[in-house]
Amino acid sequence: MSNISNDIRIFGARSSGKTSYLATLARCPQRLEDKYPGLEVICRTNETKKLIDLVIDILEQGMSIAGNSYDPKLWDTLPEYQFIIKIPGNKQRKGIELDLLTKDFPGEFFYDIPRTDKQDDIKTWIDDLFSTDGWMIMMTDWEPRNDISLYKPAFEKLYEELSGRERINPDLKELRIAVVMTKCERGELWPCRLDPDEDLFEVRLPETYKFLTQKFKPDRLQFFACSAFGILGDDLKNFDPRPNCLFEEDGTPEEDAATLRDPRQWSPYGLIPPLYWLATGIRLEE
Ligand SMILES: Nc1nc2c(ncn2[C@@H]2O[C@H](COP(=O)(O)OP(=O)(O)OP(=O)(O)O)[C@@H](O)[C@H]2O)c(=O)[nH]1
Ligand SMILES: [Mg+2]
Repeated sequence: MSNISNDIRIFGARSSGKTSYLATLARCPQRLEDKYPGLEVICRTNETKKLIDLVIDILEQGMSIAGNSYDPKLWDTLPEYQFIIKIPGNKQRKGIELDLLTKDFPGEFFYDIPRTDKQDDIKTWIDDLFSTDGWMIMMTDWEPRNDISLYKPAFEKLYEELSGRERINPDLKELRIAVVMTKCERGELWPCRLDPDEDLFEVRLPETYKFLTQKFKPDRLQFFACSAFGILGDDLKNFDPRPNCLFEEDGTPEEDAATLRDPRQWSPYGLIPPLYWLATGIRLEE
Protein backbone atom coordinates (compact mmCIF):
# COMPACT_ATOMS: atom_id res chain seq x y z
CA MET A 1 0.00 0.00 0.00
CA SER A 2 1.62 3.28 -1.00
CA ASN A 3 1.50 6.34 1.23
CA ILE A 4 0.32 9.56 -0.35
CA SER A 5 -0.09 12.95 1.31
CA ASN A 6 -2.65 15.25 -0.21
CA ASP A 7 -3.57 18.74 0.82
CA ILE A 8 -6.82 19.80 -0.83
CA ARG A 9 -9.42 22.55 -0.64
CA ILE A 10 -13.13 21.92 -0.85
CA PHE A 11 -15.15 24.82 -2.14
CA GLY A 12 -18.06 25.58 -4.42
CA ALA A 13 -21.63 26.81 -4.43
CA ARG A 14 -23.62 27.44 -1.24
CA SER A 15 -25.41 24.42 0.16
CA SER A 16 -23.80 22.14 -2.38
CA GLY A 17 -23.04 19.64 0.38
CA LYS A 18 -19.35 20.28 1.12
CA THR A 19 -19.62 19.86 4.88
CA SER A 20 -21.99 16.91 4.50
CA TYR A 21 -19.50 15.23 2.19
CA LEU A 22 -16.73 15.53 4.77
CA ALA A 23 -18.99 14.51 7.64
CA THR A 24 -20.14 11.43 5.70
CA LEU A 25 -16.55 10.51 5.00
CA ALA A 26 -15.70 10.87 8.69
CA ARG A 27 -18.66 8.72 9.70
CA CYS A 28 -17.90 6.13 7.00
CA PRO A 29 -21.28 4.38 7.03
CA GLN A 30 -21.19 0.59 6.76
CA ARG A 31 -22.34 0.53 3.15
CA LEU A 32 -19.53 2.82 2.12
CA GLU A 33 -17.11 0.36 3.67
CA ASP A 34 -18.92 -2.48 1.89
CA LYS A 35 -18.09 -0.87 -1.45
CA TYR A 36 -14.38 -0.76 -0.57
CA PRO A 37 -13.84 -3.80 1.66
CA GLY A 38 -11.32 -2.95 4.36
CA LEU A 39 -11.76 0.81 3.91
CA GLU A 40 -10.66 2.71 7.00
CA VAL A 41 -11.22 6.38 7.68
CA ILE A 42 -9.37 7.73 10.69
CA CYS A 43 -10.11 11.25 11.94
CA ARG A 44 -6.78 12.66 13.04
CA THR A 45 -7.81 15.73 15.04
CA ASN A 46 -10.54 16.55 17.54
CA GLU A 47 -12.02 19.02 15.07
CA THR A 48 -12.28 16.20 12.53
CA LYS A 49 -13.87 13.86 15.09
CA LYS A 50 -16.53 16.51 15.70
CA LEU A 51 -17.73 15.86 12.15
CA ILE A 52 -18.85 12.43 13.31
CA ASP A 53 -20.86 13.99 16.16
CA LEU A 54 -22.43 16.30 13.61
CA VAL A 55 -23.66 13.31 11.65
CA ILE A 56 -24.89 11.39 14.68
CA ASP A 57 -26.56 14.38 16.32
CA ILE A 58 -28.02 15.88 13.19
CA LEU A 59 -28.22 13.87 10.00
CA GLU A 60 -29.09 10.56 11.66
CA GLN A 61 -31.70 12.27 13.86
CA GLY A 62 -33.56 13.74 10.92
CA MET A 63 -32.12 17.24 10.92
CA SER A 64 -30.07 19.03 8.34
CA ILE A 65 -26.48 20.28 8.70
CA ALA A 66 -26.11 24.08 9.07
CA GLY A 67 -24.23 26.15 6.47
CA ASN A 68 -20.74 27.45 7.30
CA SER A 69 -20.63 31.14 8.21
CA TYR A 70 -18.62 33.49 6.04
CA ASP A 71 -16.54 36.48 6.95
CA PRO A 72 -13.49 36.95 4.73
CA LYS A 73 -11.63 38.60 7.65
CA LEU A 74 -11.93 35.50 9.80
CA TRP A 75 -9.58 33.36 7.76
CA ASP A 76 -8.16 31.72 10.88
CA THR A 77 -11.50 30.25 11.88
CA LEU A 78 -11.90 28.23 8.70
CA PRO A 79 -12.45 24.55 9.60
CA GLU A 80 -9.54 22.28 8.78
CA TYR A 81 -9.96 18.51 8.76
CA GLN A 82 -7.36 15.77 8.68
CA PHE A 83 -7.94 12.16 7.83
CA ILE A 84 -6.02 9.02 7.17
CA ILE A 85 -7.95 7.04 4.58
CA LYS A 86 -6.82 3.49 3.89
CA ILE A 87 -8.18 2.25 0.59
CA PRO A 88 -7.13 -1.39 0.15
CA GLY A 89 -6.07 -2.52 -3.28
CA ASN A 90 -7.75 -5.17 -5.43
CA LYS A 91 -7.50 -6.38 -9.02
CA GLN A 92 -8.64 -3.02 -10.38
CA ARG A 93 -6.75 -0.60 -8.16
CA LYS A 94 -3.62 -0.28 -6.12
CA GLY A 95 -4.09 0.22 -2.40
CA ILE A 96 -3.24 3.60 -0.94
CA GLU A 97 -2.96 5.12 2.49
CA LEU A 98 -4.02 8.69 2.02
CA ASP A 99 -2.91 11.31 4.49
CA LEU A 100 -5.53 13.91 3.70
CA LEU A 101 -5.72 17.51 4.83
CA THR A 102 -8.76 19.52 3.79
CA LYS A 103 -10.25 22.92 4.44
CA ASP A 104 -13.98 23.37 4.17
CA PHE A 105 -14.82 26.77 2.67
CA PRO A 106 -18.22 28.43 3.06
CA GLY A 107 -20.14 28.63 -0.21
CA GLU A 108 -20.27 32.43 -0.25
CA PHE A 109 -16.55 32.52 -0.94
CA PHE A 110 -17.18 30.96 -4.35
CA TYR A 111 -19.46 33.84 -5.31
CA ASP A 112 -16.75 36.35 -4.36
CA ILE A 113 -14.01 34.74 -6.47
CA PRO A 114 -14.76 36.67 -9.68
CA ARG A 115 -15.87 39.92 -7.99
CA THR A 116 -13.33 42.70 -8.49
CA ASP A 117 -14.63 44.61 -5.45
CA LYS A 118 -13.90 41.61 -3.20
CA GLN A 119 -10.36 40.78 -4.28
CA ASP A 120 -8.65 42.57 -1.38
CA ASP A 121 -10.90 40.88 1.17
CA ILE A 122 -10.33 37.38 -0.17
CA LYS A 123 -6.63 37.63 -1.00
CA THR A 124 -5.57 35.30 1.84
CA TRP A 125 -8.21 32.79 0.74
CA ILE A 126 -7.13 32.86 -2.89
CA ASP A 127 -3.44 32.61 -1.97
CA ASP A 128 -4.24 29.57 0.16
CA LEU A 129 -5.84 27.78 -2.80
CA PHE A 130 -2.51 27.92 -4.59
CA SER A 131 -0.54 26.40 -1.72
CA THR A 132 -2.25 23.02 -2.19
CA ASP A 133 -2.19 19.84 -4.29
CA GLY A 134 -5.77 19.90 -5.46
CA TRP A 135 -9.26 21.33 -5.37
CA MET A 136 -12.60 19.68 -5.06
CA ILE A 137 -15.16 22.10 -6.43
CA MET A 138 -18.76 21.23 -5.70
CA MET A 139 -21.95 22.32 -7.35
CA THR A 140 -25.47 21.10 -7.18
CA ASP A 141 -27.66 23.07 -9.58
CA TRP A 142 -27.77 23.66 -13.30
CA GLU A 143 -29.64 26.93 -13.53
CA PRO A 144 -28.69 28.46 -16.91
CA ARG A 145 -28.27 31.73 -15.00
CA ASN A 146 -25.67 30.17 -12.68
CA ASP A 147 -23.90 28.46 -15.56
CA ILE A 148 -23.28 31.85 -17.14
CA SER A 149 -23.08 34.24 -14.22
CA LEU A 150 -21.70 32.17 -11.34
CA TYR A 151 -19.78 29.04 -12.35
CA LYS A 152 -18.11 30.21 -15.55
CA PRO A 153 -16.89 33.55 -14.14
CA ALA A 154 -15.51 31.82 -11.02
CA PHE A 155 -13.62 29.31 -13.16
CA GLU A 156 -12.39 32.04 -15.49
CA LYS A 157 -10.93 33.90 -12.56
CA LEU A 158 -9.38 30.75 -11.09
CA TYR A 159 -7.87 29.89 -14.46
CA GLU A 160 -6.45 33.38 -14.88
CA GLU A 161 -4.87 33.24 -11.39
CA LEU A 162 -3.57 29.74 -11.97
CA SER A 163 -1.95 30.58 -15.32
CA GLY A 164 -0.27 33.67 -13.86
CA ARG A 165 1.03 31.82 -10.83
CA GLU A 166 2.22 28.80 -12.83
CA ARG A 167 4.75 31.01 -14.57
CA ILE A 168 6.34 31.82 -11.23
CA ASN A 169 5.76 28.45 -9.59
CA PRO A 170 5.84 25.58 -12.14
CA ASP A 171 4.87 23.09 -9.38
CA LEU A 172 1.35 24.43 -9.78
CA LYS A 173 1.16 22.60 -13.11
CA GLU A 174 0.60 19.48 -10.98
CA LEU A 175 -2.48 20.87 -9.25
CA ARG A 176 -5.54 18.72 -10.00
CA ILE A 177 -9.14 19.88 -10.02
CA ALA A 178 -12.11 17.59 -9.37
CA VAL A 179 -15.39 19.21 -10.35
CA VAL A 180 -18.19 17.40 -8.58
CA MET A 181 -21.96 17.40 -9.09
CA THR A 182 -23.40 16.59 -5.65
CA LYS A 183 -26.73 15.17 -4.46
CA CYS A 184 -26.84 12.94 -7.54
CA GLU A 185 -29.34 10.59 -5.85
CA ARG A 186 -32.01 12.88 -7.31
CA GLY A 187 -34.06 10.96 -9.85
CA GLU A 188 -33.18 13.10 -12.85
CA LEU A 189 -29.44 12.86 -12.09
CA TRP A 190 -29.02 9.29 -10.86
CA PRO A 191 -28.90 7.61 -14.30
CA CYS A 192 -26.38 10.26 -15.46
CA ARG A 193 -23.92 9.64 -12.63
CA LEU A 194 -22.03 6.99 -14.60
CA ASP A 195 -20.88 9.47 -17.22
CA PRO A 196 -20.93 12.79 -15.38
CA ASP A 197 -18.70 14.44 -17.95
CA GLU A 198 -21.15 14.25 -20.85
CA ASP A 199 -24.44 13.46 -19.16
CA LEU A 200 -24.30 15.99 -16.34
CA PHE A 201 -21.89 18.78 -17.09
CA GLU A 202 -21.90 19.06 -20.87
CA VAL A 203 -25.69 18.91 -21.02
CA ARG A 204 -26.61 20.90 -17.94
CA LEU A 205 -23.82 23.45 -17.56
CA PRO A 206 -22.73 23.89 -21.20
CA GLU A 207 -20.92 27.22 -20.90
CA THR A 208 -18.92 26.19 -17.85
CA TYR A 209 -18.18 22.81 -19.42
CA LYS A 210 -16.99 24.35 -22.66
CA PHE A 211 -14.67 26.72 -20.84
CA LEU A 212 -13.20 24.05 -18.57
CA THR A 213 -12.60 21.48 -21.29
CA GLN A 214 -10.96 24.09 -23.53
CA LYS A 215 -8.60 25.22 -20.81
CA PHE A 216 -7.75 22.03 -18.93
CA LYS A 217 -6.70 18.60 -20.15
CA PRO A 218 -8.21 15.56 -18.42
CA ASP A 219 -4.99 14.90 -16.52
CA ARG A 220 -5.63 18.14 -14.65
CA LEU A 221 -9.40 18.43 -14.44
CA GLN A 222 -12.08 15.76 -14.28
CA PHE A 223 -15.80 15.67 -13.62
CA PHE A 224 -17.46 13.51 -10.96
CA ALA A 225 -20.88 12.84 -9.48
CA CYS A 226 -21.48 12.05 -5.83
CA SER A 227 -24.22 11.80 -3.28
CA ALA A 228 -23.56 11.90 0.45
CA PHE A 229 -27.06 10.46 1.00
CA GLY A 230 -27.35 7.92 -1.83
CA ILE A 231 -30.42 5.91 -2.73
CA LEU A 232 -32.21 3.47 -0.41
CA GLY A 233 -30.89 0.31 -2.06
CA ASP A 234 -28.14 0.41 -4.62
CA ASP A 235 -27.19 -3.23 -4.79
CA LEU A 236 -28.97 -5.69 -7.04
CA LYS A 237 -30.32 -7.80 -4.16
CA ASN A 238 -32.05 -4.90 -2.40
CA PHE A 239 -32.58 -2.51 -5.25
CA ASP A 240 -34.60 0.55 -4.28
CA PRO A 241 -33.93 3.66 -6.39
CA ARG A 242 -35.73 6.11 -4.10
CA PRO A 243 -33.40 8.85 -2.84
CA ASN A 244 -32.46 8.34 0.82
CA CYS A 245 -33.58 11.85 1.48
CA LEU A 246 -36.28 13.80 3.30
CA PHE A 247 -36.94 17.51 3.21
CA GLU A 248 -37.77 19.53 6.29
CA GLU A 249 -41.21 21.01 6.18
CA ASP A 250 -40.59 24.25 8.05
CA GLY A 251 -40.43 26.44 4.96
CA THR A 252 -36.63 26.29 4.52
CA PRO A 253 -35.75 26.04 0.81
CA GLU A 254 -35.39 22.40 -0.17
CA GLU A 255 -31.73 22.55 -1.08
CA ASP A 256 -30.90 23.84 2.41
CA ALA A 257 -32.88 21.41 4.47
CA ALA A 258 -32.51 17.82 3.48
CA THR A 259 -31.77 14.95 5.77
CA LEU A 260 -31.50 11.16 5.56
CA ARG A 261 -34.78 9.32 5.15
CA ASP A 262 -33.39 6.13 6.66
CA PRO A 263 -29.96 6.21 8.34
CA ARG A 264 -29.87 2.38 8.44
CA GLN A 265 -29.83 2.25 4.65
CA TRP A 266 -27.27 4.95 4.26
CA SER A 267 -25.25 4.22 1.16
CA PRO A 268 -23.24 7.22 -0.06
CA TYR A 269 -22.24 7.24 -3.70
CA GLY A 270 -19.05 8.48 -5.33
CA LEU A 271 -17.25 9.84 -2.26
CA ILE A 272 -13.95 8.04 -2.77
CA PRO A 273 -13.31 8.36 -6.57
CA PRO A 274 -12.61 12.13 -6.60
CA LEU A 275 -10.25 11.80 -3.62
CA TYR A 276 -8.47 8.84 -5.19
CA TRP A 277 -8.08 10.66 -8.49
CA LEU A 278 -6.81 13.85 -6.82
CA ALA A 279 -4.20 11.76 -5.00
CA THR A 280 -3.13 9.40 -7.78
CA GLY A 281 -4.42 10.63 -11.15
CA ILE A 282 -6.24 7.29 -11.51
CA ARG A 283 -9.99 7.24 -11.85
CA LEU A 284 -11.99 4.61 -9.98
CA GLU A 285 -15.47 3.61 -11.10
CA GLU A 286 -17.94 2.88 -8.35
N1 LIG B 1 -30.44 15.52 -1.22
C1 LIG B 1 -29.22 15.66 -0.68
N2 LIG B 1 -29.02 16.66 0.20
C2 LIG B 1 -27.80 16.79 0.70
C3 LIG B 1 -26.71 15.93 0.36
N3 LIG B 1 -25.60 16.34 1.02
C4 LIG B 1 -25.98 17.41 1.75
N4 LIG B 1 -27.30 17.69 1.57
C5 LIG B 1 -28.09 18.76 2.19
O1 LIG B 1 -27.75 19.98 1.58
C6 LIG B 1 -27.80 21.04 2.53
C7 LIG B 1 -26.47 21.76 2.54
O2 LIG B 1 -25.46 20.87 3.00
P1 LIG B 1 -24.07 21.41 3.57
O3 LIG B 1 -23.20 20.22 3.76
O4 LIG B 1 -24.27 22.32 4.71
O5 LIG B 1 -23.58 22.27 2.33
P2 LIG B 1 -22.31 23.21 2.25
O6 LIG B 1 -21.85 23.14 0.84
O7 LIG B 1 -21.32 22.85 3.30
O8 LIG B 1 -22.96 24.64 2.54
P3 LIG B 1 -22.22 26.02 2.93
O9 LIG B 1 -21.27 25.71 4.04
O10 LIG B 1 -23.34 26.91 3.33
O11 LIG B 1 -21.54 26.51 1.70
C8 LIG B 1 -28.16 20.38 3.86
O12 LIG B 1 -29.54 20.49 4.04
C9 LIG B 1 -27.76 18.94 3.66
O13 LIG B 1 -28.50 18.06 4.48
C10 LIG B 1 -26.98 14.85 -0.56
O14 LIG B 1 -26.12 14.04 -0.92
N5 LIG B 1 -28.25 14.79 -1.04
MG1 LIG C 1 -20.50 23.91 4.80
